[in-house]
Amino acid sequence: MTKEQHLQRLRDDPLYVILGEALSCGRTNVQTAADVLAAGVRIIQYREKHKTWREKYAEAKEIRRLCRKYDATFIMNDAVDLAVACKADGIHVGQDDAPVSFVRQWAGPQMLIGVSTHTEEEMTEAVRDGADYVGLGPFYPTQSKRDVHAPVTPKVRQFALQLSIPVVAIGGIGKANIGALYAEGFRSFAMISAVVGQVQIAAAVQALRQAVAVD
Ligand code: 3NM
Repeated sequence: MTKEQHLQRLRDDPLYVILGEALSCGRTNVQTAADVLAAGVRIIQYREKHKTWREKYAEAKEIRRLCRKYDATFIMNDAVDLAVACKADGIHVGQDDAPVSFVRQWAGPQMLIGVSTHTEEEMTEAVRDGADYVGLGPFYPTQSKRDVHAPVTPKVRQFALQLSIPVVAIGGIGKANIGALYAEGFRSFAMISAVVGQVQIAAAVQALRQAVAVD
């Protein structure tokens, strides 16, 4: 798939699932990825804070292979070197990680670059620096990330809906609130606990898809 096709998927497919073994009900990241893909999710981010580079590389390569099988989009969190090493489709960086200009140089023109943002200024900067999409959050309180910001204000949400690049909403999103966010205008939702933290992943994914189904 081309970068444009991956970007189009970010606009069309509402579910963006982030892996994290500590939150995965005892499953390994590879098992979770297999379940998530089998459940029909086509955008997966590998986010692992507690493993060595080699452990992450080995897992990411395996998950990347699974993603290829399903024609799914594979995004690496934080580490540009890992993204390049395992030929990820995208790299997602935070405000404290390498700036977009460096990431672009290392990762090349074809890799999707996503940036975590929390304010209007950060979104504006991400667009200016050439990010392909932004993550915006948290929308709701979350237990899945340490040192999380205060939830985004209505003004920031409004600003995000006017952005020229895709906005992926994140933070405390699940089947109880995803429909309201969709109605507000958001089209892409990144989730950890609402998917990988569920025992029945397929049922969780189905419920989320139903909650944003427009008929
Ligand atoms: N980033 P859950 S919130 C990884 O606000 C992450 O930038 C956030 O996990 C941000 O879906 C978050 O379980 C955690 O709430 C999302």
